[in-house]
Amino acid sequence: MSEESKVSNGNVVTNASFILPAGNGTKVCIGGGAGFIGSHIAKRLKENGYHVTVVDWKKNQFMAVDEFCDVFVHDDLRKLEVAVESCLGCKHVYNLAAEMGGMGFICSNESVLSWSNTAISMNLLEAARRCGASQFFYASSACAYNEAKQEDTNNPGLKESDAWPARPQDMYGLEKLYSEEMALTYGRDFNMEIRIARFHNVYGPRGTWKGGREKAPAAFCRKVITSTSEVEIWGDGKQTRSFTYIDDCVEGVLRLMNSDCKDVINLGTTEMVDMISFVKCAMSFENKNMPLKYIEGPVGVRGRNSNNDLIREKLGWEPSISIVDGLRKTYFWIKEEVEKERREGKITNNYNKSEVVEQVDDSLMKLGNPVKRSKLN
Ligand code: NAD
Ligand code: GDC
Repeated sequence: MSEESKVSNGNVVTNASFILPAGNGTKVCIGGGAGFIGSHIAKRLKENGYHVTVVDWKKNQFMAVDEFCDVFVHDDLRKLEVAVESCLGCKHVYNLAAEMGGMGFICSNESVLSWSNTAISMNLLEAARRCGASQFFYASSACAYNEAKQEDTNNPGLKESDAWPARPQDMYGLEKLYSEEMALTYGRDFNMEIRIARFHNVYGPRGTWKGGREKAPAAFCRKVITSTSEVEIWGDGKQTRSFTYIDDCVEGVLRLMNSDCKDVINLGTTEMVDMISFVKCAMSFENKNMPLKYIEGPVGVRGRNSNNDLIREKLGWEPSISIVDGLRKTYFWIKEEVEKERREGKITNNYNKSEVVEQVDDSLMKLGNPVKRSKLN
């Protein structure tokens, strides 16, 4: 096996090389494929000769449809018939669809996201089974881990087994854990290979960067770009996380799908930082040096990091793109987006603050209208 080496966190990571097998027209379906991670995966698969169906209720803001898929089903995956129609003839099904966001979204939208995400997960899994897909990928999250293992800023790295016994901090994490188990059960009961990765805070160009759903990497870049005197941070800034650059995430998902790994694995780096250092990294790209202002906000767990023993053992690979390299690309991409909006005359003077998204039930109310029966029934 040939190998490639990269430097991450001062350590040399030796990764086995991988070439994505040519698609030769193999049909794949990507739920949530117009979203951040889904669209990057869809684009890579399409470029490699796969016939890609994307199903998403929103359009991609940054790419024309034919750049990342062959068929775009613009519909709601909480309807089983939409999932089944989209999976017809597909050999591989990827579930990257979810009501998703950073701390400013998942804490304040628990009921709606648990209903919707559970429905999406059930439907795509059942659709994949009915349509005879041989492989199914589920995008889980580090949020699935037990909160008791994340109370210290010096998190030694969450091992996959730390998810059980279960006590995720919120419903988003619990729904991820339930959907993992449902997928694993389908894998045991039916003829379908299941692959599951727990993503650790994925960031990069074309990710959500405003509106309240953005995660810390994009929020910090946007705030540094648009602040003039100080930069706001939720909490005391000592909370720690590890982050994953989008290219590593896509690579990991495709390596996993082309492996025989049946275990749920972490997909994240082991380069853990506190939020003070992280925002200072964002400031360094343009030599900014503003004081930080610590304000109240949704802070999530105290410390989170990935343990990569299992992914190294199973895939001979682990994410290795450093924070400074990944965040620099993200920072200048967001800067360009802000400048584009300014040229278009849009209001950007509130971008130095982050919002918390209020829960609304409008998407739920679109489903389940009473059935009109004829009088004879
Ligand atoms: P994203 O919000 O950019 O993409 C999710 C996509 O799902 C969106 O395009 C959205 O429109 C679509 N979607 C939501 N509800 C739908 C519905 N009812 N019908 C059809 N489409 C629907 O988020 P992302 O960052 O690309 O995340 C992809 C997956 O990875 C999600 O399952 C998410 O929970 C998981 N994940 C992401 C991260 C991260 O840091 N980005 C971390 C852990 C897990
Ligand atoms: O939102 P997030 O990136 O999610 O926040 C990381 C830390 O940064 C939190 O402690 C948060 O309070 C802090 N923070 C400070 N200021 C800000 O302006 C801000 N915006 C944001 N968003 N955060 C700020 C995430 C989930 C995801 C996903 C990943 C998996 O949790 O939100 O849905 O599943 O985890 O790793 P985070 O890392 O807590």
